[in-house]
Amino acid sequence: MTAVLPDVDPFSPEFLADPYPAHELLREAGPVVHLERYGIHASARHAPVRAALHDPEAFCSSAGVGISDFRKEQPWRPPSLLLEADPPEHTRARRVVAGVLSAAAMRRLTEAFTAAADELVARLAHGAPFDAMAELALVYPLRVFSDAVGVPEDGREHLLQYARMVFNTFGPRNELFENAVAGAGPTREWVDQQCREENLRPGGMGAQIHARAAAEGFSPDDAAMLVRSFLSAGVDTTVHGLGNALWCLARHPDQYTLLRADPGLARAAFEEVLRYEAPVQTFFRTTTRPVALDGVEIGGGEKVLLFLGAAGRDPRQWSDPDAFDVTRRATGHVGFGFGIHACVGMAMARLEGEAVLTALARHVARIEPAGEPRRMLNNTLRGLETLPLRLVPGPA
Ligand code: OVM
Repeated sequence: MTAVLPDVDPFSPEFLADPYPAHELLREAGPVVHLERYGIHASARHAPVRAALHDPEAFCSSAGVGISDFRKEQPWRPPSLLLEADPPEHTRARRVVAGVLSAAAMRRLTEAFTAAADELVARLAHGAPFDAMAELALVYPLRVFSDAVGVPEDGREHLLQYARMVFNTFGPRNELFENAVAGAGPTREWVDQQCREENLRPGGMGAQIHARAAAEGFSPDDAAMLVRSFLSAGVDTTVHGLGNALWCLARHPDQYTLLRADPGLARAAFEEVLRYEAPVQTFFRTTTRPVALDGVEIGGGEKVLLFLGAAGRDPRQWSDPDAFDVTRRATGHVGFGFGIHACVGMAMARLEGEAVLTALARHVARIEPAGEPRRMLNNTLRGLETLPLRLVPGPA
């Protein structure tokens, strides 16, 4: 009944460098497949991925959302109260964090996020080659997110290394995992310190987490853990969302022409990037009991790998899925997950994407590749290490 794939390794360098041929193989093998190499189930189709995310009682998060089963193995860091939790504990934690990331909070951030994007893009629209990762995709979230949360300026670059490590640790203990955690002591120490109330700017989102968490009855240590979720999930995800957006637009000049002609497409274009090149490629769930997923029986206590990125290109869900099309309706993709664990910061991510793409449309006539980008390999994230581009200036 279940297709067994003995050799597929979704965490090998070859797979991570170009996952799309393997995604197709996985999708076409069945709604749910068995990856013998790791003894796990997996799904690369949109409908079953969405269905598993929609059923947190049968597909839980408290056993970890990476390949490691927290019921059998010691987690590498204390589990997240948000990501690696189930109701009812998850519900309380989510309420605290969601309150800080409300629509009203996003409206208050819009002006600063828009101005920062405009200033940065205008400065980079000089027509000479530059590294759009180092000078744009990395710089922008690190600045606007850290300012909003209230993280001190000194040492912010630790956040990049920290997130990269967190996302590598959702995979198996391969070279990426081991290299990420090796020598990371000082970075972990720095992040843990910044999560404490006394190190966060009063009035910032980190301080607001502490205030709301205290009101919900969380201890100061648990409140700090909720800030840790912010710092884990808030920077590298948007860094690679923006990097992937720039690379998509550089490779598809016809699509950039559409965006340039109508900057109102910025929000939809960013959404299409998340469908087409999802920064977060995968998450796991663990079955709490025997359960059928899209007609395939899975036993209890099993790890299930959900290919969010592959679901974004499932031809059962999307027409011409391998076409990057900024005019399509890409909402409904599962790049932000789905259900009770859907990205709690997605409004902020979308605000960042919209701000940067709008600024490009305003200041840049053409986005041109200026050399081959270097890919970053990560057990969970899909993104670039370097991205040589030219932003050819043009009037608004
Ligand atoms: C957390 C966390 C860490 C990484 C990712 C994430 C995408 C959450 O610590 O809660 O969500």
